[in-house]
Amino acid sequence: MSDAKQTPEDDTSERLRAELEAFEAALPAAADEAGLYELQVRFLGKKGSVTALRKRMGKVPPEQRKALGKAFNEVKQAIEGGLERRRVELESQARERELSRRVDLGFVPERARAGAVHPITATRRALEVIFRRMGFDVLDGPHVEVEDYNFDRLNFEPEHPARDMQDTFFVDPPAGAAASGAGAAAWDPAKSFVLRTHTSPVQVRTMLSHRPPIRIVAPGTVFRRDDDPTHSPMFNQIEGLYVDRGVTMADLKATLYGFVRAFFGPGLMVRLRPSFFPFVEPGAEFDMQCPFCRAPGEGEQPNAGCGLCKHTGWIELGGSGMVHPAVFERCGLDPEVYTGWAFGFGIDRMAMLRYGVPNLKHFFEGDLRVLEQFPC
Ligand code: FA5
Repeated sequence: MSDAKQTPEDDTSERLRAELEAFEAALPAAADEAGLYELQVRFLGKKGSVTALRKRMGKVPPEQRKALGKAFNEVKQAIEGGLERRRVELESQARERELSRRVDLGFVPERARAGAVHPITATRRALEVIFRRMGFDVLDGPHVEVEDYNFDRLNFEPEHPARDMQDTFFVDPPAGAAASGAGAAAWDPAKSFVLRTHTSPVQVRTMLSHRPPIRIVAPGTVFRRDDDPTHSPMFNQIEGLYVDRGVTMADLKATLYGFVRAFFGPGLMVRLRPSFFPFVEPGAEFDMQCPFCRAPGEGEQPNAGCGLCKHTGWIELGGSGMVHPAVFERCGLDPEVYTGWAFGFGIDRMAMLRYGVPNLKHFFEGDLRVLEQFPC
């Protein structure tokens, strides 16, 4: 056992050495600026371990203070130097990481695809603009419709074969509603539902809720059990209705002629061809001269025309006619006071003509290669 007595200077110097060793052991683990700052605070901060030892200087005999002060400064410089070295080292590691990052300059990112308005929507909007300019309001109606509005109030009798002309999707009534359909005890058309087969129920809804003068168009989607290149189970129609005192068939023809001129351009002939729809009398199909071949109409030059008009020279746009008195009565309007006309055209057919698309299905199959050709 040594007799030598340990002086405060020895003790402090030893502890200073121990702190420096502790610092050097901790330094490699400092991985960033925050870690370096933490070490600086731990050893040299106001409450740091080295700073605490320095406060013991007062207890050291005056002759030892100089040597101890020197030792403090050396430890302090060693710590500060260590921190700075590590900082430089970390910076150069970061730079190396940045420089070794590989960027593939050959990679060409795919451009974000811009969407476009569907050609049928574009056609519908163009129709709306034309009819608004002619003074028509644009209305909408529900896709799931009561049979009453889809058929009965439009003068389709329950057993009349005219209902078969529009092969219908029937919809189950909401839970709790009265049963409907063949054999049901109390079939009620006001409580039986269909996917609307045409836009004509909007006529009913408008007449039940508005007083004449009524001048509306109602574009929208309709549904039938149809399927071939020119018929789709889901398609779009635009309904027109004009009701007032003294409205005549001449107004109908003039309005439709004006519409064809605005939509397809000037110089095309139009014609009304007698036809039957239960809700108009007289009723007519509305045809326009084929805008592609502009061949004179059927009969004038057989075998003329193109595939689109099936070599007839005429394109059928849809049905039209004077509103049937029975429809006025079923919709609460006096047929002795009011007259009116209505029409219902296929929007999809008009889009086919507008864009020269031969098959209706192209519009609905969602094939981007087709749809991208219509940047609207
Ligand atoms: C009707 O739907 C009547 N509501 C039109 C009407 C309204 C007549 C007002 C009188 C007064 P129609 O079933 O003919 O009529 O259909 C009208 C048009 O819709 C057709 O000329 C055709 O252009 C289009 N169309 C009919 N069925 C389909 C289908 N499955 N796919 C695509 N278009 C169709």
